[in-house]
Amino acid sequence: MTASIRCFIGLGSNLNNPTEQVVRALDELATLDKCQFIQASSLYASAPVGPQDQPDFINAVAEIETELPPHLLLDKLQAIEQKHQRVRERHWGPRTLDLDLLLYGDQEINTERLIVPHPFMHERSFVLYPLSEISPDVEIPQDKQLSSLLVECPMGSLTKI
Ligand code: ROI
Repeated sequence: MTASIRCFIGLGSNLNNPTEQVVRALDELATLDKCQFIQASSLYASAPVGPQDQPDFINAVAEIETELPPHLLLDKLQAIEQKHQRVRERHWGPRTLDLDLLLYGDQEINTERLIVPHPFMHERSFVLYPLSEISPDVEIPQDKQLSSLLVECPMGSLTKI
């Protein structure tokens, strides 16, 4: 039997009914083969990081356990993004659905397609606060404790909805 790895996935949307996009994506994560859905955070509304001339985002973080190796899991996440007619018109611009593999167990992965832990997670309130809601003691490889990252990362406009 393959061991199950605990993973955290960040969800974000700011186009075409973002709340519905995120809720649907959580359902789709829950039905992934060789994955067990553990829990999801509340949904959060957040002002855009990056270009400001785009709508606010809805964000959440989900925890799953998976037997899939990381790049296969990434394929599945990208397939879900495609199902949401993902459009990405410009770098850091609006999108119908973004699924970021934040953590894959305690592994550090650095390939052309995938960097884990997610390179910006430690500075993004829309990742850190939902993550701490569901897993306050999670270890982030090569980083500070989640609790210290939170102290350095103000909630800003982030609102639980
Ligand atoms: N800003 C917020 N608030 N939430 C996101 O999910 C998000 N995703 C992105 C960029 C464009 C960087 N900004 C974001 O990819």
